[in-house]
Amino acid sequence: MGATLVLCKPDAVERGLVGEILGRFERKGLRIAAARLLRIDADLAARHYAEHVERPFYPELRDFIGRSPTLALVLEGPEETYAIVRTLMGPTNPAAAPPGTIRGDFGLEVTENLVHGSDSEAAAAREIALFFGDLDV
Ligand code: FUP
Repeated sequence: MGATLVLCKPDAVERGLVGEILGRFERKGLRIAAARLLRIDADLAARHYAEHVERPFYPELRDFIGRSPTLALVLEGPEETYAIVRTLMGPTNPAAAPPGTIRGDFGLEVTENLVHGSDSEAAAAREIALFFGDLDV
């Protein structure tokens, strides 16, 4: 079994695409183990995106991720579930993401790229603890 963190970012919630996005993960066979709608404040953004805090794009990313609620999820599936999720998401830049992927089908801009998925088993463990550390998932 594997588990990973998924965020349906503010653009996905604002545009009413959460059902579409979640439906793709569910139809693939992944299971929702936990879910929480929250607004990501500056402190949580800095912890979640620690590797990007010094990057020039970070202020824009922080403002975007906190502008309205995000749906945070733990998805469960087989070993390396994180990699399955990232395949369904597509590459970071939606403009270059292939059709059939979430980013490829619904996005145009790198900041507003709809979803986040942990990029390794270690990242998944860290990010699940960050968003759901107070829950037994
Ligand atoms: P990903 O793992 O595909 O979500 O992408 P990264 O971890 O590389 O980037 C995290 C987020 O930073 C992306 F979702 C969007 C944002 N970002 C930018 O806004 N500009 C960039 O040049 C790179 C990333």
